[in-house]
Amino acid sequence: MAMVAALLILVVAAATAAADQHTVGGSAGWTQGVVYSVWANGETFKVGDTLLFNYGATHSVDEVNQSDYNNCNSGNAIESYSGGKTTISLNVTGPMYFICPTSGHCQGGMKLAITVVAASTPTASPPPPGSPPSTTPTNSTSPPPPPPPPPHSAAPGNFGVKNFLLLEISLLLVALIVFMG
Ligand SMILES: *[C@@H]1O[C@H](CO)[C@@H](O)[C@H](O)[C@H]1NC(C)=O
Ligand SMILES: *[C@@H]1O[C@H](CO)[C@@H](O)[C@H](O)[C@H]1NC(C)=O
Ligand SMILES: *[C@@H]1O[C@H](CO)[C@@H](O)[C@H](O)[C@H]1NC(C)=O
Ligand SMILES: [Cu+2]
Repeated sequence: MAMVAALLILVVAAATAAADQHTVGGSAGWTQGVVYSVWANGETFKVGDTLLFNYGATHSVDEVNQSDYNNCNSGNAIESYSGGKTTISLNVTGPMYFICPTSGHCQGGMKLAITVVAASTPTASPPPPGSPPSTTPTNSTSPPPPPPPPPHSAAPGNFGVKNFLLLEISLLLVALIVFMG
């Protein structure tokens, strides 16, 4: 049974999309003199990932909306964080905007805009034989509709994960049969 247990662990590990922590600005952290658009361009932000802001006492972190980001206005902050170390969970797809509310810092470039995308389904293994073609994502800029409740939902994310799990479970069953036989 050790082999089966090992396979099961493999299944669970493979089916779980890795959540990443993105340290804002890398080793420089959240400070003045970093071009955060360049840093953000090198990262893929997925739902389930986290942002980590590391900063000194002269800085803090405000989440703001797009126009307040553009205008460096911290007067309507959606959330305000301080304390030198802030972890933010990326819960939803779409843009998020952060500025440092310390006077002059945002104007000097201490501002970050990111776009959070849906967590990708695993791509390491080929699709199972006979599986339906993958659904193509729309190119619409409107947010995706909420996933409908029926079990055979066509929501791309759910479908991909379920499909992948089915493949893994059937592989496990085959392995079990071979092992027992
Ligand atoms: C940002 O928030 C301000 C204040 O609530 C509002 O006037 C403005 O329209 C908002 N902008 C966007 C792009 O949501
Ligand atoms: C994400 O969800 C968690 C759990 O519901 C919540 O505590 C957190 O405030 C959310 N983060 C954001 C940025 O909305
Ligand atoms: C989406 O793609 C279709 C076909 O490629 C194109 O005709 C349409 O203009 C695109 N729509 C948007 C919003 O980009
Ligand atoms: Cu600052």
